[in-house]
Amino acid sequence: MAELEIIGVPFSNFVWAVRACCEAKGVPYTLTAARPHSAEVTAIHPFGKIPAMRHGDVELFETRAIIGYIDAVFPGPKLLPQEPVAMAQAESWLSLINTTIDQVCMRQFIVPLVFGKVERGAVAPAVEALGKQVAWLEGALAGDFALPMGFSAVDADLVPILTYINMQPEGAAAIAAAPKVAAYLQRLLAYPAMVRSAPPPRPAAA
Ligand SMILES: N[C@@H](CCC(=O)N[C@@H](CS)C(=O)NCC(=O)O)C(=O)O
Repeated sequence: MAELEIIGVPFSNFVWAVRACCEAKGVPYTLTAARPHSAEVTAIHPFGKIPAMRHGDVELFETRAIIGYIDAVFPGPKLLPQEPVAMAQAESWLSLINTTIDQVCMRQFIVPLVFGKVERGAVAPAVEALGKQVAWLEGALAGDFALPMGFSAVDADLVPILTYINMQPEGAAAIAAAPKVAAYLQRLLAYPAMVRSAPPPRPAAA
């Protein structure tokens, strides 16, 4: 079978999510460390976002599609439930994470703060919104993992985002106020697939 290629830089939360899925299933892959809007990425993603994926003749964009393909095509433990109701519930989580939680936590909080170097006050609305999202997670996590099935694509998708907000004082405070989320994050950060896919530490800003 052709080798799987994941295209995108490792510190992207979505690239981390896809790589965690590969690691959880034991799927070999190569990582092509390409930035958003680079030629390697725009060759596949219409708007230059990462991750993109290539597997033989198959080229895919969008995290959800890539994760679904990997789970369906490769052997190894299933990362999405097969039973229709449980599958639909997992889809609800993935959609919520990819369209709502990522928007607030990454696009409106981490990206402006870390990459845009905006004043902290500028992200105050996102801090309020992420507090509500973490409070929702506190009641919604199934137990050791987000879903009753055990480690799933939902954990792979969620843990990178929680990791990044936990690195900022406002996000860390929201997580500290949610003991189940805090314990979940600590547990999942030690989960082998998350450890093996974790991005290298970023160099300190000059
Ligand atoms: N909906 C996309 C979002 C991917 C995404 O936003 N990736 C970020 C990096 S984590 C990116 O490429 N940002 C650059 C941009 O939006 O121009 C997915 O689920 O894969």
